[in-house]
Amino acid sequence: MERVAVLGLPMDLGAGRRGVDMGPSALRYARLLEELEALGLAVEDLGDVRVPLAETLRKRKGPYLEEIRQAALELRDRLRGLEGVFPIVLGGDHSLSMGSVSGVARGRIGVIWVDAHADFNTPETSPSGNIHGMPLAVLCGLGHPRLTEAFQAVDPKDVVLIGVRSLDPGEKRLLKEMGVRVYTMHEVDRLGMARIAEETLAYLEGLPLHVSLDADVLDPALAPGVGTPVPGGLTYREAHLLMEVLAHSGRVQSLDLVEVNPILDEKNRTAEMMVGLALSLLGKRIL
Ligand code: 4U7
Ligand code: MN
Ligand code: MN
Ligand code: MN
Repeated sequence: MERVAVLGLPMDLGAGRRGVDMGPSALRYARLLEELEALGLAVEDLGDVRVPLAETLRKRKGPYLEEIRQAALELRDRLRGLEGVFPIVLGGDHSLSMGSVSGVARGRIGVIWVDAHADFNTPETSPSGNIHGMPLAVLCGLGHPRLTEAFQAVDPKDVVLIGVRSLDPGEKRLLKEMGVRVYTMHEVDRLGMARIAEETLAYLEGLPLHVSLDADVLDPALAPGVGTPVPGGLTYREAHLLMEVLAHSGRVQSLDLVEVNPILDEKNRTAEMMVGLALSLLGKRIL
């Protein structure tokens, strides 16, 4: 029986809007653990990584950089201590993925970043200064040295972005320079998700895979509970099909579910969508 470990990181320090710190609760409340068990998996909830409440901090230069670094380091080290389990990390804002990817990487790893955004900004290119717009760049070695020294863990050529439809000018340039493979919504429309999923698996051939799933990749009509909604996102079936094809490969070894904002949600729909996608990635079949 495959073992799954669930670990929450209730942090919103990297986002511009409050509320994603409640994401882990919303995902648990949407029956993530019970439904994984119903699939026949052995599931353990490891609880939450401790993270300071925004209210207890005084804002200083480099928006909460040290607090985010510390929380992501704790996540990284917790994950490094796990073996023989499939970790699911519950966010929390996307800056936690600096810790999750660097925590699960044992050598070379392929990262599939499923997001409306590329999260490839640096302090120089970011229009907002928000750290949740930077984690993928940090993982690839670009950005604030306090972050890259701790979290650089992937070769940009081992990264595939899917569902992108909002890029800042500087990050566009960086993505091209670094040779990151990007399937924007334009390619989703033209090629279809089945082909994109197959191409992604072929491109990352031979590598263990990590999936980082940002709720805002979904169309806001399906997933209103996000801080940075962008129109024209993935449909229900496009998102599930991607998870189903990746599941079929048997190569995915870890998952982030991030950026669910219960304050902005409608009756926990967004968390429920994310739980459904996690189930598809962990092998739930229609027939
Ligand atoms: B998320 C943004 F400017 N690019 O850097 C930025 F549009 O983790 C948004 O994908 C980042 O939700 C969104 O602030 C970060 C902005
Ligand atoms: Mn993101
Ligand atoms: Mn996003
Ligand atoms: Mn967001």
